[in-house]
Amino acid sequence: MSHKSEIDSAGEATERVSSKGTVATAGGADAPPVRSPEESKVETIKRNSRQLRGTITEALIDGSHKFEEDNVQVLKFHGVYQQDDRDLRAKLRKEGKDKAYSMMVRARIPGGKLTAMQYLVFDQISDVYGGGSLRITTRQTFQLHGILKGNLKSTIADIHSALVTTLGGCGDQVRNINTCPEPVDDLYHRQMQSDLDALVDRFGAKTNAYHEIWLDDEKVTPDVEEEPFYGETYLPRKFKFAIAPEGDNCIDVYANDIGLVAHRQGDKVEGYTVLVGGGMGRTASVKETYPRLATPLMFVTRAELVETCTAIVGIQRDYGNRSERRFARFKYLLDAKGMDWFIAELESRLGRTLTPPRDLVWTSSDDHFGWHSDNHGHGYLGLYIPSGRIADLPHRKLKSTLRDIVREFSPTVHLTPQQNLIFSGLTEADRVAIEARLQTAGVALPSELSKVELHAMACVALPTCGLATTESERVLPQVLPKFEEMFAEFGILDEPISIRMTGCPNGCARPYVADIAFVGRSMGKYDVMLAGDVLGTRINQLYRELVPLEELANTVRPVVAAYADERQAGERFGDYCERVGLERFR
Ligand code: SRM
Ligand code: SF4
Repeated sequence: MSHKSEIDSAGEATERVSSKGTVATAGGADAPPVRSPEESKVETIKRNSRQLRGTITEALIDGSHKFEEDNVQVLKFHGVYQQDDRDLRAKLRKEGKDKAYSMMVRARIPGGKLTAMQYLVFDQISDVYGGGSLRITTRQTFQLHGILKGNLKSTIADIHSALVTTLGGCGDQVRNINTCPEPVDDLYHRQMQSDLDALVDRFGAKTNAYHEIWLDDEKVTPDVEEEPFYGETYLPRKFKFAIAPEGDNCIDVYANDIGLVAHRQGDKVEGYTVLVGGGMGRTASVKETYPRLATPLMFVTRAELVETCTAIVGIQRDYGNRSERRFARFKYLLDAKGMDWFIAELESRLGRTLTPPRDLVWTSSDDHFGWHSDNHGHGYLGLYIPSGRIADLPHRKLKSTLRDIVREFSPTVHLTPQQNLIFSGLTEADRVAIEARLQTAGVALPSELSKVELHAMACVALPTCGLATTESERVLPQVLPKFEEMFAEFGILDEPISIRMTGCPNGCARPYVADIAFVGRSMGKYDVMLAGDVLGTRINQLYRELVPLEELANTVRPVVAAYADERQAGERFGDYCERVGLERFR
């Protein structure tokens, strides 16, 4: 197989599918690591990259407007994706020209927390290098799109000047760690923050390559062991962590490789229930791929947290599939080898038996919108940012207004896992002034928006995402009003119903836990999924396949009508779908 044929046009390494086509299914403590004899091309690239150096330094000055494939893979670890403007692809091809390449740069912002100064640096970089728009992601960080290769080094250096890194934004390592962004200043939240910091410290890549390439640091001596935990091939695949406060699932804790739920004892964190093996990604054409909710595994004290997570990630590092990337996520290892095998392996690494998990009860998944204050009039303001896109439009000057607000009021900024934004450290008077500014700029306050909108998310998709099969972020504004209208007609507009859309089945807006999801399958067509729930605790089911964009609302209409008519007291939309089953509507 040639090198080229193993890397698709999106820059995503495709998998060698073994003759069996799937990972091993045998379980048991003596089962061998789930590995085919042949390692995937990306594994070889990682191994040869000299701890993520590749030949990026040389490529930055080679005069070309794009990176070659090995560097494209290594760059992901540095938070950089090579993309091209897909709106221009056909035209350029016709003209016999190369694609319009540019870079997406993703920062790593643990828990989404930024100072006002850091926010302003991102705002400025996006104007100078990133086409004027900033994108809050579903994992509480910023992405910049459209960075030209020649501006990449300055972009990363500028981000670094604000004491933010892009190392770990992407790649086969522990990614940005999410936590509930609600800015509450009490001991419980401070302890959660300190545990998050400890995990970031534990799992952040240690290679000096980042400093050498982007910040012109001295090269380290070659015999220094740079990655004592990851080694030279890092993890088999991306690995995601999230920490939720008990009862509040705004971060979708079940969608993570490791989810942690902080149990409260008085004013402190007593410890965490650890959930394992969540993930949303699937490939429509490969039936053995699937979204999976993380399974509650064990309870740990705060003192045991880092050691336990290290052992769990270590098992994925040592046994995860390194030959078929489609099956390399932790969830497939767990399901292939079985939970009994996994528990035995974990107990043996920890040298103790696992304490059973606590019961988990969820009461909210709201994204902390609106004004919340203490008795002294100090508080925070949660704002709705449509699909996380911070840009100025002719009728809505969102970006410049947020910039002015941050400059003037110096709030702490919290990016949320539902692509929204919170300003904290405000007074009641600030709040009044800020809301007035937003309204003058044409920016709607959460109190003026429907629940449909506040619970909706869409992934980036076209024109930048190389894996998109259709639109998402750009068409969601056409879809939501139809649902608002329909829900109003049936008297359910005030029900919390989550609608999520993605441009392909990879699941970047976590569609598979939504009440209603539209998952892009081909240009203009979506699979409609129903019967998830707004609390993010259930995987939804396929209702209709390949529905055209214009038909999405009408397709769901019979179910909405039946729900309005037949629901039990307090029953939510997804729970109703689950109870009555989708068969009768199909
Ligand atoms: Fe994602 C790949 C965007 C959250 C599952 N994701 C991509 C890429 C990088 C496309 C690529 O590989 O070429 C997308 C870049 C689009 C662009 O132009 O910006 C992309 N993912 C995003 C973001 C920006 C969506 C958004 O609208 O906010 C989110 C960035 C998060 C971050 O800050 O790190 C984003 N991606 C997610 C999530 C949600 C989450 O983590 O909570 C998921 C599902 C959870 C999970 O990981 O299982 C997700 N992205 C994927 C997958 C499928 C992985 C799998 O297990 O199969 C891919 C494709 C891949 O990795 O091969 C992918
Ligand atoms: Fe791209 Fe959206 Fe698919 Fe993620 S879900 S890979 S952002 S189209």
